[in-house]
Amino acid sequence: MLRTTITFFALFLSFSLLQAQAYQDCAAAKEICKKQSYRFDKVGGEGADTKEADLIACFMNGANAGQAEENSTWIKFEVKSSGTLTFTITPLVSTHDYDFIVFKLPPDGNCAYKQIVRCMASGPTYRTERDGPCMGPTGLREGETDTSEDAGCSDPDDNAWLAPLRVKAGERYVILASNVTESGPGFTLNFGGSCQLGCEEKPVVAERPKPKPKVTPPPVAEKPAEKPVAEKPAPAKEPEVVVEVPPSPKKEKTDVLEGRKTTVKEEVKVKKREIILTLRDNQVEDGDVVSVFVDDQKVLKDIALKTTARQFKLTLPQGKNEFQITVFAESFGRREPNTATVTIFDGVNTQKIDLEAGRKAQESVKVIVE
Ligand SMILES: [Ca+2]
Ligand SMILES: [Ca+2]
Ligand SMILES: [Ca+2]
Repeated sequence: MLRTTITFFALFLSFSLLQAQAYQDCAAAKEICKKQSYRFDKVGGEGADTKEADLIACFMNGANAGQAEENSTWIKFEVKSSGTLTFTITPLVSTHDYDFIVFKLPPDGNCAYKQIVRCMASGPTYRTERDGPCMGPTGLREGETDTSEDAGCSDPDDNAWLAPLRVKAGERYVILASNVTESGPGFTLNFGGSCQLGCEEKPVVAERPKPKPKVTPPPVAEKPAEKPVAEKPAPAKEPEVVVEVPPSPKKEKTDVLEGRKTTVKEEVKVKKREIILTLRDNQVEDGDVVSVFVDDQKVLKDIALKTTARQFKLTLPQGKNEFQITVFAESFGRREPNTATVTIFDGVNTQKIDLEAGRKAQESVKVIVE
């Protein structure tokens, strides 16, 4: 008991105690500049702007029809040096369900143009559940590969944890943490990862031998590389997700998916049913989130597009030789429509297609197994 008391006291001292019920709007977010522990004692309400996190994709199947802000706390920061970023939100009351969104802000920090980069809505499967696998501490951590979990706890990756962020110097982000259970006790927020925030001292990177002086070309972050990863014949890394596509009951081609017109843009021929699909944003990485359909089945869900390719392995079912692969926009980045560069590698050839996905229509690629 005494030891517990001392531990609590020590923990108490190490936190920055923060004021109750503040920071309820993005524009009034708590600004932080160090990866330390923060404690928000009390939460309640949604502040002056109660509509700033409405119609959020991963919250659409939840009780509030897409509204992510509930007993909210907004925390923002600027990245000083590039690297990974992880964090843990620990509810002060262990049975409380916390959800969060990480938004990327534009360079001027204008909240009106924030873009979702991580979306976490998972929690109890039924209302009164207290200790399910999606309850307890939540956040971003190493070893996770998903970037979004919707409400409930029913998908294979659902565990209240999402993949770390890879952040670059100068970028700004804002985290929205919501106590979905009730107003009252808040949470603690701890950060990790290799990046540095605004007022942290020199880089914590291990000393390395000095690289030979090189003329560094000017940064080309705004443009995709001339030769994308698609040119490489064989994928080097392990796919993030391996999907055995089940046979679809529907045989005819898919003209409409979730109310959006679908047009076949190109045909590619593959030699095997096992294919490696890569996806990347063909423009600036701006928060586009897509899903992938094979015919009328959603086989990859809530993939955040990056300018570096993300890899997935799909096994197409037996029983037919033509499949329609469609990129479906779950949320839009700064530009519409989303344009994804898709490559399909069948063990022999890599074929590259750019597919557009908009609010009313989208493109697909017909894959023919030879
Ligand atoms: Ca608000
Ligand atoms: Ca949650
Ligand atoms: Ca997860």
